Amino acid sequence: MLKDRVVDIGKSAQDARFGAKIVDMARRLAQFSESADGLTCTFFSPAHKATASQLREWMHSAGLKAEIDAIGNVVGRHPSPGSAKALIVGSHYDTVINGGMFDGRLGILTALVVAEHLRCVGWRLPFHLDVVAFSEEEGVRFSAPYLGSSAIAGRFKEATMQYRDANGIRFGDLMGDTGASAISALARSASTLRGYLEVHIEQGPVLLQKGLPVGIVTSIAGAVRFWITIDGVAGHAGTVPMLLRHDAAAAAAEIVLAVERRCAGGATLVGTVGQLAVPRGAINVIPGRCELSLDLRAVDDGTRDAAVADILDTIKRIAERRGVTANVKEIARQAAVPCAKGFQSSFAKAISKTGIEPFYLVSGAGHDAAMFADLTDIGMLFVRCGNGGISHSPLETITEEDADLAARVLLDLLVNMD
Ligand code: HGY
Ligand code: MN
Ligand code: MN
Repeated sequence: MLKDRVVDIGKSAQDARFGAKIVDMARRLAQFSESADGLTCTFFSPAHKATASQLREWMHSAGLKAEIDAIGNVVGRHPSPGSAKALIVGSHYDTVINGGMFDGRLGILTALVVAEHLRCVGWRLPFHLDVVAFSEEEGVRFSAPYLGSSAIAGRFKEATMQYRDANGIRFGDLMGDTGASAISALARSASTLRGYLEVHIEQGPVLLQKGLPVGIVTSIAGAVRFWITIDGVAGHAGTVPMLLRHDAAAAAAEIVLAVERRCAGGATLVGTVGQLAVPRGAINVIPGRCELSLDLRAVDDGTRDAAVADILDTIKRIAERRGVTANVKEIARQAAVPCAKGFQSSFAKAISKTGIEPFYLVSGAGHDAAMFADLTDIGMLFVRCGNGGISHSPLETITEEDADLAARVLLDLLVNMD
């Protein structure tokens, strides 16, 4: 009887120690890093490849048929009999520079321990369960986010093949000659998908302040990213009078403050200049060039796009007044996306069974889930972040108890899905 079996699963899940396993594996994955101190794991670095191999090994030992695909995604399947559709449950394993060990990885490892448990108790789902570790979500190495999930979602942009990293290495060269066709062959069609689920750390303080271990994501903010190059006039720091200067860094500084002012008012509107540099700068030279990134996002595209228009106009006016040129290049654009009501209520049911009050919140961070929103139903479960909710930092942390609860909520949701 299905109900009894679900109860069986629930009981066995109590002593499965999901949380301890998840945190332990996250710690072990964090040893694969490009830096001696902290966790940096960017696209196709040796650390990135070692992480992918470790994940494939763990997927094999969990009894999944696991492969690393042409763009570095690690895909493990807990198959269902017949030609069922597939439910993808996953997240990304790349990190920002000096990032945290749970961003992305929590979602992969939660899906992994749940899939392993289903196989151990011999539970077959009415759909294939694909545990997927996406190779590149942050967009650190090539400034293009969601490369792994966009490939599987059939949204990979051919232009990405021409992108170069900070050392001038071309993405296409990394992928090899058959790269583009191998990547486009990864695309899943909507008809083969049952849905997409992602468990992710909240990366903010809301659940911590509410005293809740998990929350249900209602929508994912949409971001627009730009790369801005300011060209002024380099000069001797000692001899050029202030009024005659066309200082690229001073113009950039004014732009940063203008972004901060424009985004101060909007509830979910946020603007960030995360990278700002004077290439080949020197202490006694007026900066002739300054390069900066710009990330603007909001939970609704209208609010965000109004801010984009205002800020681009402000940049133009600052450049004219200062006699510098500003080249603004849009490098990524992702619309805000809603999470499917069906999955939101399924998560709410599973959470309520644990005695926790279902709580709904938006995601200011972008996630791989956004790549699948046009293709199939998406659902996301947030897990409380410790240390004041900090993320994209070595201080990022969760508790084993919260990870355990998230895994049991996911398990309950899966076994009750038709
Ligand atoms: O930038 C983001 O929102 C995500 O962490 N990639
Ligand atoms: Mn991140
Ligand atoms: Mn993430």
